[in-house]
Parts: sequence; structure tokens; C-alpha cells
Amino acid sequence: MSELTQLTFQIGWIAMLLGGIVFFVMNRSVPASERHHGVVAMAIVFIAFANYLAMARGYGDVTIDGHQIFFARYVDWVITTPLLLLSLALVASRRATELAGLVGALVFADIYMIVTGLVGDLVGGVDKYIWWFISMVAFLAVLAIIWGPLRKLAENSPYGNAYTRLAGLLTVLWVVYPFVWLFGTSGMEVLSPGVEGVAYLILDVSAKVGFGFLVIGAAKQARIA
Ligand code: RET
Repeated sequence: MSELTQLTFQIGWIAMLLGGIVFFVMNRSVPASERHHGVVAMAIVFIAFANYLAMARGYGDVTIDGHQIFFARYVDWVITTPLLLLSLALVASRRATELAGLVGALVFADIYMIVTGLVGDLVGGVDKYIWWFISMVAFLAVLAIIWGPLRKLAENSPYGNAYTRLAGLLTVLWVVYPFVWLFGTSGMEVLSPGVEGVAYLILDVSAKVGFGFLVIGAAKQARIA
């Protein structure tokens, strides 16, 4: 493992741990009925903390036919991305009955996206790109739900226009992942492992710590009936 890659893992677990501590403190000044956002944000960064620590300690990867696969990233993503979507959905609405179907569809498409991405990382040759494409279709389904029916629900949200801001941030960050994958070590290997590590670190910290910060901030200012 290159020194730069190793450094990204060390910074990763520290940033996630610090994020969790900051969320814990921030959440104390959120109205009691809105604290679930902080709880979800903490769960997300603590899962990432564990996975970055595992990668930093050298047991978050396997090597198959000379190709190194950081499976800890997928373990992280398959748990945290559904939680991030749940967090966004809870900004759109707090009514379980109107959310249930959409959250179910979102989580299904999202898990499908991560698992098919892992399959693409495990196989070689042209099959890699077939799985990347399948994963991309699932990703587009996630975006379609976020910007279609969920956004419609958010029109009556107690969080005002926070939904659009958060959905915008989420979209801008998430869209980069498939291209890091495609050009990095999982795909065409144009990016060096170190550069790939830096890209994922920036994305992961922004998508988890940055996003959580904004969600908890929005929860603080919610107009509760
Ligand atoms: C993969 C495989 C290739 C195709 C696609 C992918 C999408 C990944 C995404 C990951 C998001 C991760 C986040 C992590 C933590 O905060 C799996 C790279 C579409 C969108 C937000």
C-alpha cells in the first residue's frame, strides 16, 4: 500500500471520529423531537470510522489475482448510503405512511447499486464495465426518486427549503463516485491508488461529515408545529 493511500486511511478514521464527537455536542442544542437526525448522522460517521480504521490497520482489503480490492469501502457504503438517504427522506417529511414506499424503493435501489459495484470490482475484463453500467442504472433510479416524488413531498416539509439544498449537495458529491471507480483501481487504472484514496477521502468526509453538519443545522431551525 502506498504511503499516500495509508495516509488517507489514517486521516479518514480521525475525521470520522471527530465528526461523531462534534455531532454529539451539536445535537444537544437541537429540539428533542428533531434529534433523530443527529443520531443517524452519528451512526453514519461511526460506521465509516470503523471501516477506515480497518483499512488503516491493513485488514480492509483482499487481493485476488494480483488485484487489490478494498472491500471495507463497500461494507461502509452499503450501510451508510441507505442511512444518508433515510436522513434526506426525514427532511422531506416526517409522516411514516407517506415515506414508507419511497424509502423502501430508495434503499432497495441504493443497496443494489453498491452490491453490483462490488461485483464489478471482483470480476475482470469487459464484465467489469457491464456491472458498472448496471450499478449506474440503479444510481439513476436513486436520483430520480430524490428529485421526483420525494422532492414533491418536501414541498410541505417543516424544514422549508433545506431539502433542495441537501439533495443538491448529495447529488453533486455522489455523482463523482462512479467516475473515481471507473478511472481508479477498480476500473481502467488511470488514477494512481494514492490519488484514488484522496478522492474517496474528500468525497466520504464531505458526504458524511459535511452533510451531517447541514442536516443537524437544519434540524435546529425546524419550524415544528
Ligand atoms: C459504485 C460502483 C460503480 C457505479 C456506481 C457506484 C456508486 C457509488 C456511490 C457511492 C456513494 C457513497 C457515499 C459514501 C459515503 O458517504 C459503487 C462506485 C454508480 C454513489 C455517499
